[in-house]
Amino acid sequence: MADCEEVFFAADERCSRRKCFYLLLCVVALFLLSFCWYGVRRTALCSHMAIFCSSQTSTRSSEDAFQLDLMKDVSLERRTDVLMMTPWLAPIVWNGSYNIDILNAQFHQRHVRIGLTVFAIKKYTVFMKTFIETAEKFFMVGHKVNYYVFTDRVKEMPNISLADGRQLVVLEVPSYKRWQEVSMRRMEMIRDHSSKRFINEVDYLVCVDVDIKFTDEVGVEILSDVFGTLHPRYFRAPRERFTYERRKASAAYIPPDEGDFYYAGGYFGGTVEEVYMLTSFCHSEMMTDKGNNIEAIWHDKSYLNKYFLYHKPTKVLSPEYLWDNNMGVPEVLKRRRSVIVPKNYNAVRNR
Ligand code: UD2
Repeated sequence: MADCEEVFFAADERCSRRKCFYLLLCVVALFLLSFCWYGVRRTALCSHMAIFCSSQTSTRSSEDAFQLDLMKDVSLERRTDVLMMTPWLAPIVWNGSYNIDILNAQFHQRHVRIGLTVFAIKKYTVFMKTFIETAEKFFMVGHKVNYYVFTDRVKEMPNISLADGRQLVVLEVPSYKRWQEVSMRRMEMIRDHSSKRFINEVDYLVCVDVDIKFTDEVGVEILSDVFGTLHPRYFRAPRERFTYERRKASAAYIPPDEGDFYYAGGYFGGTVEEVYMLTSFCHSEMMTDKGNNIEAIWHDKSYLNKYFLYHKPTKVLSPEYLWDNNMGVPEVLKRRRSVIVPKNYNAVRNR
């Protein structure tokens, strides 16, 4: 009986050893398999992102090194001198924060069409020639662009030859007596043309003042669902200095403890649908105020700032995109892509 037990236990021990051996074999096989899978995945990723991966990719030892080289390969700067992201994770577009070749490829793939809206009412037609000429040189070069010029003086429109894929559409609109009203009514007109016309002709709208000139490249890096631009005068100012509407009676009122940035009135945009919503809001709030005999302190700009407080922009343009040379040129400003043209307010606003 004892002999029998011994044989049995010996057989049992042999059996467990064999089990251990097979288990170990499985673990090793699993390890080898995952190692191969990781290698295949990484090679596939690199071939997809050929633009990011230089010939040294194979010598990289860690994921960290890969990330850092990726930044170098696409010439991105790690800027620490400016805010690059809003607290709601919208990019703030500064020079060095994007790669235009990648973006151009993406937007060309989508055959994107861009509408640039501008108003030249009454004497502001004098700004048109410089505006279009400089836009031809710097604005969305290589993309399809429609200039939508709203004017009451069709005959004063300059005759400028445009590059292929670009056209100038003159939209005759009424003028208003007060310059403030002219400026504010832009919201209503953009809203109306967005639903009637722009929605069928372009994907994005960029809405700007006419008294600016383009002085450096402005490309698809600015495009996003809805974007605003930091006002050159206030981009480094604390909230208390923002000149928001502070009268509670106005629909543009912003409480003292609210507000993220102070946005310029003369440079915003987004998809046609988003711009429709933005301009609809601003116009209807202006009309509410008008009914109550009140006009916000900085007109359309005040309503725009109210809109952006509660409908956060998905991208924010740095003051590179709208600079005022009266402010000098601070160190953080590596490029000035469009600048405000100095004007004699009395002369141009005079009827
Ligand atoms: C600021 C804003 C502007 C608007 C305005 C409201 C910036 C850079 N600009 O500029 O967008 O919010 O304040 O007070 O933040 N216009 C005409 N004919 C006129 C009057 C105005 O066409 O008789 C148009 C034109 O496109 C002009 C725009 O309205 O660029 C705004 O008027 P502005 O440039 O005189 O206003 P400004 O410089 O105070």
